[in-house]
Amino acid sequence: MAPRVTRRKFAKVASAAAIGASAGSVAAGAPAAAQRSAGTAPQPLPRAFPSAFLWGTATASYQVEGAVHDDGRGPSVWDTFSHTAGKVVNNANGDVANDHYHRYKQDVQLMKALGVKSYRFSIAWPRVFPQGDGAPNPKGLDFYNRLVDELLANGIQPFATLYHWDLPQSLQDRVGGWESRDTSNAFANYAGYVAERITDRVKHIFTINEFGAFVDLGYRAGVHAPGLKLPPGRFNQTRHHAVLGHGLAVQAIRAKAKPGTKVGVAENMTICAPVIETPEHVEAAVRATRERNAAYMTVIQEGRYTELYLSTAGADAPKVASGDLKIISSPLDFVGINIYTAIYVRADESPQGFAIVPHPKSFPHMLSPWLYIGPEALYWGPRHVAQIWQANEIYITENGCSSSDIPAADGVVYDTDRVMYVRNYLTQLQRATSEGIPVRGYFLWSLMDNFEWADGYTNRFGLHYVDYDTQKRTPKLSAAFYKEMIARNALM
Ligand code: GBH
Repeated sequence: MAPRVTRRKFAKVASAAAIGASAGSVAAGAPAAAQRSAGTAPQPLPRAFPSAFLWGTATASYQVEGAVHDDGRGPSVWDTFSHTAGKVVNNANGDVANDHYHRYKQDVQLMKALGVKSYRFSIAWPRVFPQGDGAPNPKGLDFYNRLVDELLANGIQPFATLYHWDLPQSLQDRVGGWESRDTSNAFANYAGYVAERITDRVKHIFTINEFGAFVDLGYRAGVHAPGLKLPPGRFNQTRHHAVLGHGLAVQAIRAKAKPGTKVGVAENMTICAPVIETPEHVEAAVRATRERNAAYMTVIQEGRYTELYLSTAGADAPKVASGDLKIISSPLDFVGINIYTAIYVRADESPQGFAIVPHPKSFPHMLSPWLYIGPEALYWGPRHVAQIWQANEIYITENGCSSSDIPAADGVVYDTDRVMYVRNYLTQLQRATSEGIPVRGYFLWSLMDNFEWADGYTNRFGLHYVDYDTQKRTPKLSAAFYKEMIARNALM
C-alpha cells in the first residue's frame, strides 16, 4: 500500500521539483542589467545555499580515536574482528588509528580552519558501558564532554551519533549481539544515559549509523564485525532488533534529554534515481525507494514492513512482537541520509512496477569499486525522503569519496578527482535546496583519512591527508575547495 502523502505536501514538493523549473527560478534573482552587461560571457548563476545552511564534516569513533585501552574502555566487536587474521586488509586495526582521543584539540583546529559550522562524531558505546550494560564508566563519557566543550568553544555545533558499529564485545558474547532483543534494550539504556548527560550542550542526536553496514555486512555477508553468516530467518530477526533498538533509543532519549533536543537517524538508504526524469520513471524510483529500503528506513518511517518485503521473506520474515512497529516508527525530528552513490531505476510492467538497471562495466567509480559516481543521488535522496515521508528537516550526514591520494613533491595531495566528485554532488544538492527541499546541512566524510573498516588504511576518504607514522595531518586540495565553498555558501 502506498504511504500517506497529504495532497498539499505532495503538490508542493512535486511542483517545486518539476523538471526544468530549477534553473529558471534560481536565475530569477539576478539583476537583468548585470546579466546583459556580461555580453557573451556565460553568467555565473547565483547558485547559493540557504543562509543558515550547516556545513560540516564527520568521523566515527573506531575509525579515528585509537586509545582502545584508555580510561576503562571495553572491547568492541571491531577490536575482535580486526585482530582476527585475514579480516582487514593488511591485518590493520584501530588500536591507534588517528590517535584522535589524544589529539582532538588539534583536530578541532583543523575544523575551525575549514570554517565548518558543525561536526558529526560518534560516541563509542564500550567507552561508556564497557560491558554494554551493567555499570557505566563515567571516564569514558568524559572524553566526549571534553570534545563537545572544545567544539563549542570554537563555535562548532556538535552532532553526536550513538552507534557507529562498535558494539561492546561482551553483548556479542553473552547474548549474540543484535541477534537478541537484549541488545536493543541495552542500546536504549545507553542512549538514555548519554542523552541525560550531554544534551545540555549537544542538541542533535543520531541513534544508529547505517543499519545495513553492520547488520547485512556483519551478520549475513560476514565482511564486517562480528563476521557472521546467518541463515535468512535469523538474519531478518537481527535486522528487526536493530530497528527496534533505534526506536527504543528514540524513546529513551526523549525521556531523558533536555528540552529542545532533536533526535534522528543516519541511514545510508539506497538512493533510487530515475533513469530519465519522466513521470513514469520518477514514479518507479519512488516505488523502488520504499521497497529497497523496506527493512530499515521504510519501516522506521511507516511503522510497517512492506508487503513485498514480507512475501519475499516468507517463513523467514521477522517475528514482530506486539508494540514493536509502533516503537520502531517513533516520530523523528529529522532524517539523516548518508549518500555515496545511486542506483538507476526504470519503470516496467512487473507487479512491483520498477526494474533496477545495473551499472554497465564502463560506469565510472572512485577508488572504492562500489563507489559509482552518481551526483544526482544528492538530489533524489532528499527529494524522495521529503516527498514519500514528509520529512521537514533533512541532513546529508555523510557524503565523500575515496581517492588514491599521493602527496606531491610539495607535500600536498592534489585530489582533483575528489574536488570533481564533491563539486558535482553539491551541484545536485543545491538543485534540491533551491527547489525548497528541506535539507538543512551537509557533513562531508571525512575530516581526515582514517580506518576504513575492512579496507584498513588503504582507502583514504579525508579532506586532510594523514601520515600514520607521524600522525601529521595535511590539508588536501579538496580541503581548500571546501573551505572556499563554505565561505561563499555557494557553488563554485
Ligand atoms: C560509510 O559507509 C560509513 O558510515 C563510514 O564509516 C565509512 O568510512 C564511509 O562510508 C566510507 O566507506 O566492500 O563491497 O562489501 C558507506 C556504506 C557500506 C559502503 C560498506 C561500502 C562495503 C562494500 N558502505 N560498503 S563491500
